[in-house]
Amino acid sequence: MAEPTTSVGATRKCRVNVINPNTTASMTEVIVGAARRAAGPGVEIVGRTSAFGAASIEGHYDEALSAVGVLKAVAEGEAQGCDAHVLACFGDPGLLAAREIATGPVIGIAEAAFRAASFVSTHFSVVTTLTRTKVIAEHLALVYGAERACRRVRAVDVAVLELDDPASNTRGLLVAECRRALEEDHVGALVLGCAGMADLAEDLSREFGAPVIDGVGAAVKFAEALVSLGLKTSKYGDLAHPLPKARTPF
Ligand code: 2AL
Repeated sequence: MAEPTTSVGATRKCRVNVINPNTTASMTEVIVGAARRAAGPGVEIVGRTSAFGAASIEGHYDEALSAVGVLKAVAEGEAQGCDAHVLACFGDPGLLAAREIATGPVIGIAEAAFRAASFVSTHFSVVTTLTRTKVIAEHLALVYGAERACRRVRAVDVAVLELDDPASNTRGLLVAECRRALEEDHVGALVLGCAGMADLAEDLSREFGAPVIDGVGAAVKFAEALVSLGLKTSKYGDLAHPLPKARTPF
């Protein structure tokens, strides 16, 4: 059987399982759009909406629930022959557990965005959705060793599922908060703190003439790069496959 292709004449080099950890299919469309715009020739994007958890992830409880759905979605991607996985929620829910069950690289969009921002600027600020979710990004900055580079986490106080509602004025609020970040935080780059903002990054980068980073695109590019380098998730140490034992099935 011929290899699946993503564009005429381009043999598939890599298949990336792009998971929306919340259960809202319309948000998966935004995520997959951003993933496909970022993907290079021969990179096939398989979009997947979590079948378990919360409609939007806006706190620790939602995150804990969504981790189970993420693991199921990673297992499905593995069974489908995906070479890498992207967790497209800014809390990177279930990331380390997902790495235990995956063969290829698993990239969370928060980690990808922090690393990308660090390549193009010395300091960055994050602009996320609700004030109550700021602590999640602040905690991840610590976990990923980005606490010095990440100057501040800001919020526009728009709920995840209202981001695409014109009545929320998401773009206007993001422009205002990004401007405040550039002026007050003395940063060179901005990171958008929600997968549902992925389609706004290019436009905001143009608006400010400064890098505005969407973690979905960054994660797809890192996944692509790692696969092309032949790098897989290490099975030595803590990311080895889970020990065999009785477990409640998903
Ligand atoms: C997110 C995200 O990326 N997806 C979701 O449901 N919640 N993050 C956030 N800060 O609200």
